[in-house]
Amino acid sequence: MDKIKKYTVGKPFPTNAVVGKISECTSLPSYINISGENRVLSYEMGKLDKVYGLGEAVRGINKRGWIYESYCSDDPMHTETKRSLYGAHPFIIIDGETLFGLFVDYPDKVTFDIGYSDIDMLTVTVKTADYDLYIIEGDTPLEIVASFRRLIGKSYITPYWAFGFQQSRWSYYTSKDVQSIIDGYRSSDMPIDAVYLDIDYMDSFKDFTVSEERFPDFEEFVRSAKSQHIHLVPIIDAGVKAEDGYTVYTEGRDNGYFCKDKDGNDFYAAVWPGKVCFPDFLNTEAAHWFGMKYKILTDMGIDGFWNDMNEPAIFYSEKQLDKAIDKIAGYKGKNIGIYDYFGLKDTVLGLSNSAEDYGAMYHNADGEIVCHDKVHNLYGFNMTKSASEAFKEIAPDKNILLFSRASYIGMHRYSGIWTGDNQSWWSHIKLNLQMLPSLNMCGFMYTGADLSGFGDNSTEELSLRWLALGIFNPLMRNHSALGTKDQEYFRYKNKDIFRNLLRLRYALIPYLYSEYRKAIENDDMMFKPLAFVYRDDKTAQFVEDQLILGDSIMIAPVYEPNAPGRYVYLPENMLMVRFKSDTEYDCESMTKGHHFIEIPVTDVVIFIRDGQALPIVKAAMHTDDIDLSTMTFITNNNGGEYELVTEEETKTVKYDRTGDICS
Ligand code: MIG
Repeated sequence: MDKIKKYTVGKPFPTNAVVGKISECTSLPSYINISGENRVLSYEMGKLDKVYGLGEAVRGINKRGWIYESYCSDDPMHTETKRSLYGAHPFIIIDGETLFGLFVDYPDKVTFDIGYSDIDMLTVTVKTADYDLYIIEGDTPLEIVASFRRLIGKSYITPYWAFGFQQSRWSYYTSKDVQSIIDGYRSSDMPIDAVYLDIDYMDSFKDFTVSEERFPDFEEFVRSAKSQHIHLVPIIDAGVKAEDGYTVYTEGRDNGYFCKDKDGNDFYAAVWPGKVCFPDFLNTEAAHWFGMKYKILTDMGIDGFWNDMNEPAIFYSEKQLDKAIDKIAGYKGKNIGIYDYFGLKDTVLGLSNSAEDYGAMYHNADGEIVCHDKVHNLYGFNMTKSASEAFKEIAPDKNILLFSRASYIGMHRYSGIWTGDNQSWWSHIKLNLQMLPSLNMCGFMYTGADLSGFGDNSTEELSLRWLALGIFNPLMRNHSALGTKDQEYFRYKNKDIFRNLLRLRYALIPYLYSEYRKAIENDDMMFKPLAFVYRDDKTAQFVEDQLILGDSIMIAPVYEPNAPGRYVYLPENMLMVRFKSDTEYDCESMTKGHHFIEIPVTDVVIFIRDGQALPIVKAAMHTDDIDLSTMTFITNNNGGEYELVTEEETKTVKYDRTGDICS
């Protein structure tokens, strides 16, 4: 930890991002300036300096040239000019003549102006001068990442089955609908391990209830799905429906477990269930109480959850709505001008996730009353932590799948994340690729994007191309929004191609899972930019659409429509493997340099690094049936050893030049 320097400014609210204690330093390195009453850090970037990190954020792997905000935001339009998404991950690495990492541990908004206001300046601004600043030096970005990851603690490990393919939609309304999805995959011989239950499985969107009408005998249904090797994964929303007679509400209300307004009364707002209260996850007792509620569903056989709307998302509060209605009423009968008209429109749109509401909500952080807006980024984190900690009590011997939408650094110890409401856009395939390494830098290893896109309508080609990247997402889930075109893979015309790609995923699971586990164990990244691996290669420094995945391979997916293939840069001699399916593939040795590679939609092309090998197994219809004894290696060396990690053990597998296992 000697290369990490900690500077404390003011009195920071404890975020729990960092594990262990490191002692404080008194002076900042000379290359960093601090001004604006300690709220503004600045650094003059060299012309070619690159800036990495920020976890879940728009734009490229190199974050330079935009302004970002670390602020958990419910925003389903991930366009390139957005400043924040659902996760708040205020860690960056500046890679230039001076190489260092910067973690601003602060639960309110942090602004990273990376050459936006001034093309040469990095300026980091916090709202109040109360934060912990960590400066991490090292010889390489990977060394800095490793130090940072040691600082924030080991990442959550998901159950093995969660590396299987998972199908979701908002919503499969009834148990019949869910069964027809299972049947659709199984009868098409397409592997799958999980189907998701979005908000409509509940009774009136009440957390920890199940609609009797749409899911009669839920427990039996969960059991029946299990017998088909399918895990059902229900959603849990942050807001608790305010309804007399609903015990989660009445218990929370009577025990004072909900967030309050400034007068100490329960704070109410509206989300899917209508009027809701928000559990005060910054209060240990309240968090424990809510966490234990997951037992209602685990008792019915559920072993996976996704936590949603936990930024927290607020559609409106009564107070703000009343104000808006009054304002609008004031226009009645008047001949309003165009600007008033737009103002009127913005009044309504501005009701959601408003600063006024976050500023009117209070936590009781074990005795300390704190306004929500000061600690906004910790809400989803603590909701998810409460579930994770409860699981240890509820089912100490079981590994339960858990991932969240909102997050802050530190939450990676408790769960994974998905990257929220993307769209069925070609640009979002690339965004999916580019977020993976940034998320890994911040400790989020079990992660993925909604494949085929959440909002808007997907097409067969888009779904196929996205799937060719999706098979490498640790969290491999196809999910789509209410009202969008069906996009389950078995519905498409070229089922055989989708089947081949899904099967390839299952053939690769032992590799993907092993590399995932090793990356966690070694505080390493599972997905690395080429710039991190090939430090001396000038071209590799700027490759934004290829990644090194684990120790053995490089991926370079196609992310443009109607493309016959793509240009790929090989930073070293590599073995190109062209998969048509899990069993059909051919290999070709390729030399370092630029190549145009033809990649029809039927093919997945990957590259094995010099001296490495890729283990593959026979595909299975679900993870329970993956048979490690069918393992062979595709080798780009003369035989060697591979460290295989399974849920139970780590073992060394020896293989020969042809890829056969010798011991
Ligand atoms: O306001 O539960 O990101 O995955 O399907 C939308 C419905 C609420 C947002 C989640 C999305 C989910 C949807 N939810």
